[in-house]
Amino acid sequence: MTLSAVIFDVDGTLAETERDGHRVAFNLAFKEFSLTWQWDPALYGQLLQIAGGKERIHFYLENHAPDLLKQENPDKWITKIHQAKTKHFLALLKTRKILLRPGVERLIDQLRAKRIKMAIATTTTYENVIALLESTLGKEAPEWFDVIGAGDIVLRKKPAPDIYLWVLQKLALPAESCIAIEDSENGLQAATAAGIRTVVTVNGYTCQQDFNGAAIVVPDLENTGLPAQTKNTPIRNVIDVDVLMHLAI
Ligand code: XBP
Ligand code: MG
Repeated sequence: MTLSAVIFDVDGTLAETERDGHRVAFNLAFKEFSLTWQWDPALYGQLLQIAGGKERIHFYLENHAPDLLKQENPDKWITKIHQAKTKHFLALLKTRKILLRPGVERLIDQLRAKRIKMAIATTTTYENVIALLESTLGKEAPEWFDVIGAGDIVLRKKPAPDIYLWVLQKLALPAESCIAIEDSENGLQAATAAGIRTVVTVNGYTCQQDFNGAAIVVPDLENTGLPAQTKNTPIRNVIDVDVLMHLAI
């Protein structure tokens, strides 16, 4: 089937937002709430197995401070901490610019030139997506995406397929005509469970994960690590529109 749309994950895929962005913002929020928790880079790597900031805080409490979950309405309290975290993340994006990963801007330009639709399917909060797109690609960049699926718009976060199914429905396209670009096992599972073939661009936090079922796994979009022809892709050392079209067949 011809390639109609490319659906991008955000965190870890468009940019390395986790270690120096989200993690730092969580810690600032904890401080604001007079909590002594510090998520260091290694611990944060473990916590990333749980997608979604509120869900991640809940998971941390289950394992490190279960008594705090016994208070009345712990989720309301977690939501407040998470709102502070979002505020800090948005402020961080203004002060320390987080760059796009290699090849992301080039691929986005190519997709726009070929009029192939683009969408976002992410677990993170909607405002974070808009702020990242604007700070890296310019004020008008969010409009380049036909659909932006983010945060709590669906009940179950990745690895559940819900956010991808929601985006497919909004795009009004069959899964087979789309390619997803993801960086994590949770993301790959979500996209493939929705029937979408997936390119995985690994990063420091995800490189040891299980990517069985991916269409292709690469270090980043600018470097496939493939100097020669492989069974499923044409000769290319970058992930470009031709490679994605080929993978969609
Ligand atoms: C991203 C996430 C998010 C971010 C934080 O996962 O899991 O939780 O870490 O964002 P994926 P929020 O890249 O698989 O979508 O705090 O806004 O949830
Ligand atoms: Mg991701």
